[in-house]
Amino acid sequence: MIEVGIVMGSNSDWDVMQNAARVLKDFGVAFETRVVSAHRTPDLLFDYAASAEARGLKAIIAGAGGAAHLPGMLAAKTHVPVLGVPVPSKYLRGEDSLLSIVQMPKGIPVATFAIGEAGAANAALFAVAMLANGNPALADQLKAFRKKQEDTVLAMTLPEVE
Ligand code: RP5
Repeated sequence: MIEVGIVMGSNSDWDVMQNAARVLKDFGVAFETRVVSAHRTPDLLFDYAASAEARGLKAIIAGAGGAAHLPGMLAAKTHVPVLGVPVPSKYLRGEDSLLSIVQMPKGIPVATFAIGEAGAANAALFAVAMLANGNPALADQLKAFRKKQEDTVLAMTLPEVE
């Protein structure tokens, strides 16, 4: 059963959003990927959000660039948690996307992540952490992932000064 939806405003967002898909795949979490544009396919957006709970989605990771209203509009139509990823934009480098997503008025929350690849990967890790509540096997995978990262940093060395 698909547990996480990854949606984005355009296929041009895929370079960034594939980082979320990669994390979920590595953790063995079932997910789907869809292009859903808030302003170009508003009816699809409404249908996707309205049916999310009934379809069993536990989280929706939504990435968009520019006037990035996709995550906020999805959140308006479902109480399935929406994790927003600001995609870098052509002229404002994603600062517009970030502010559009993060500045939700009180009452309809969107969890907002960093601009770009790190945000996409972290949104997926956050979804894994949500799903790991009540799933001990997934929690163990998350702990192992953290341990591996820790070991990598502990093994880092720095060059001697000449
Ligand atoms: C947004 O407009 C998309 O999320 C994308 O980041 C941006 C540009 O879309 P395209 O013109 O590349 O389709 O809706």
